[in-house]
Amino acid sequence: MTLVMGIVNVTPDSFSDGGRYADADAAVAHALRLRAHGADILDVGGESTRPGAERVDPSIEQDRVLPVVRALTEASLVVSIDTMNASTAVAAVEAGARIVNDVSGGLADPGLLAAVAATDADIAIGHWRGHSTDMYARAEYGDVVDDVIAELRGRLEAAASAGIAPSRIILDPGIGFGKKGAQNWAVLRDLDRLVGLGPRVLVGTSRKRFLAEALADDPADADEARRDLATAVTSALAAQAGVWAVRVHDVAGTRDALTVARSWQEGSRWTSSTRSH
Ligand code: PMM
Repeated sequence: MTLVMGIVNVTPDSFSDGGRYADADAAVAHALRLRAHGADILDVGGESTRPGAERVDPSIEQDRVLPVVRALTEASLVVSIDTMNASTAVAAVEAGARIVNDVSGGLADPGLLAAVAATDADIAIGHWRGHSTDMYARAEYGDVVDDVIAELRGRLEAAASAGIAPSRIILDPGIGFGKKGAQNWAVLRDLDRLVGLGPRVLVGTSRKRFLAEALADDPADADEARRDLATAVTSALAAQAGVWAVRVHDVAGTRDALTVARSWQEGSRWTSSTRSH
């Protein structure tokens, strides 16, 4: 069964009232809700990677995420840390995170792969071509699927030479990162090719702009509820393509979509006794 990774963004704009401790408490409460909705992994991040987002100093990032990682680990939840910084990755693993989720695949911080190699954490390696401020400027491809696969193979080799065993690696096509609308759909259509490479595959489509562009002439017309429904559909289709996990905001909706898709595949209701939750 495809796993669900619930998104826990600990950035000042992600929860209403600001203030570091208020943010941490709200993030922990949010994560526990996602767990109750069926999240298998909680992905904690303290730096936004949205198009145009500013970089955050690693010490500020750590102030935001470490209390949350600690609290969730103490509550026996499986935590991944969404970071591009080696120092944050190591500190979060020390605080209990089991997966380092680097959307840049080790490119943003040249020390990250070696730092993760020295821990026992797994690593999710994203396809990435540059920071959010100018990522669409790099969305030039020959064949987008061939290029994404070739570049991810390169990152796999970099991770292996840094000393990370293949069994610890998870590949992510980096939907929305350095890719415009149709390029994302091309990658998703051929997701089975990425799955065929061997390592586990993680996919994050949640609420992303390309979904809104597919739903409405003006993406602003596709509100959060419509984007969440679209995410549940893309996540179910990704599960059919054999991915290991999907990264989503709306865990409840995607969990239902995955259960329905699984029932279809099994030819019977995928009941609570056979589900993992
Ligand atoms: N997307 C975002 C952040 N982290 N991590 C992985 N592994 N894959 C993704 O596609 C991904 C990610 C950006 O989305 P958000 O700002 O809505 O969290």
